[in-house]
Amino acid sequence: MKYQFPENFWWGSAASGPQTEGAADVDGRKPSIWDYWYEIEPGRFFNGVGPKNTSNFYYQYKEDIALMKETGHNSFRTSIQWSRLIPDGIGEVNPKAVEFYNNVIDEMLKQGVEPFMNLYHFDMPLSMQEKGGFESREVIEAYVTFAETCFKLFGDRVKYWFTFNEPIVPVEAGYLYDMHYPNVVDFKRAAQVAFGTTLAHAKAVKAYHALNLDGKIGIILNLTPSYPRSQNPADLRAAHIADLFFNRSFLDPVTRGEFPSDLVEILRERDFLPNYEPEDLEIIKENTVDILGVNYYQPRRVKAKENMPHPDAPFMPEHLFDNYEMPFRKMNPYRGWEIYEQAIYDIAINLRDNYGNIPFFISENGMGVEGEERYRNSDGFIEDTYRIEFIESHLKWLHKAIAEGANCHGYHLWTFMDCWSWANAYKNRYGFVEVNLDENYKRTVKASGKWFKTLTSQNGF
Ligand code: BGP
Repeated sequence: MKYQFPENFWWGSAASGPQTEGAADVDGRKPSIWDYWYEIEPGRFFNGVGPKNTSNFYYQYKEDIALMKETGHNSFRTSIQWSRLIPDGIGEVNPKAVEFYNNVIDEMLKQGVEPFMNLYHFDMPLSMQEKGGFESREVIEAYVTFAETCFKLFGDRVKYWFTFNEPIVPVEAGYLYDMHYPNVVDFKRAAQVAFGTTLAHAKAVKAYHALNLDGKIGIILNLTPSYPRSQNPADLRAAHIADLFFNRSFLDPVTRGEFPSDLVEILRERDFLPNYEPEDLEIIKENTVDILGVNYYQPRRVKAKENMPHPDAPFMPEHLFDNYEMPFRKMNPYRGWEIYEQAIYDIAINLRDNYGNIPFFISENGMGVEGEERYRNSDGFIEDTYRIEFIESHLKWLHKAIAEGANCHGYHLWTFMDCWSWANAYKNRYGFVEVNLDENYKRTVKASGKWFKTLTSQNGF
């Protein structure tokens, strides 16, 4: 075997509650912003498919966890839906939700699949959005109470906790680029939401550590390295600025306890600094993470700005750099994302050299493909060799980083089984396991799922 991974490496996949559970208005759950947005603007979702039923995990979790075992998982991440556990955001805990999450956790442990639990995957309860989402102190406190409730209910068995998945996504998609509800386009408000999320995160970390449970807590960040077009100082500066906005805005405060000073300067000059109390900065400083989850899909390529933005256009990070399309880049045409495997190595080395070699794992990586049914073979399963190649080529670079001292503890694919993906709904499929929506959510393991079993049983390839 050429690529052997460290002992006890976490092999598995990731998903989230809102994208897989379905049962949106069952057993006391109340709407999140996704249910509401779909109700008022169904046309914003691919093929008009909303979040109500997603992949039926609420009813099929036993079968699904058995398939995790069958495909060689030793770990799996999902999330607890705030809108299921505390349906009004604040107040009563829903006993049906406690029962469901207990069942899932216990079943995973029974099958030898370590549960990794995330607390927020873009799914703000509607009642909390109405109070201002993470612009509101009340909502920040409600989130911390929700997190603490989860630690107390499930922390005896769940040893790996994550406060947020890709916290920058609701900021940029919901408050800058009109991709998610509430479809606000306002940089100052985006900055306030980013700050509020960071504070909610730090307070949840503090609450977890105060309980002295035997486990670790972290956050999951989507890190997209910024590669400059050239070594021209203007291109280098542009890449540095993109890195500040999209990576270091969260990476620095959660690991080092401080926002990058040059990012603060960019915001101060434009009067975009969020409101905060001096003690907020203390809380962020003192409550850094034990572990980091890294989601990596695509690199960002950047060049110096070519034209002045229109003076009336609302401020965007792209007013300070241009995105750059490298000629002959390798693309995933379905998702429109560049495939650049070396970035996974560059991220790992950056964490090693500039972030104290913090323990991390790849918490999402994967390839979304449209129309996968065309790859079904005569045995009735999808022959997704492109996915196997995608994973292998990323793992080679990850292996190299580990050999050079990067502190990486695992690799989770996005995702276990095909799931609903926000505005893209079921357009691109990412799973080891096919979910057939026309045949009552029938699950069929793809070639990649079978291959993963072999990979994980050998701990390498
Ligand atoms: C990540 C999210 C996941 C999932 C994935 C694929 O950013 O954490 O929730 O959605 O991207 O997304 P898409 O279907 O848009 O390609």
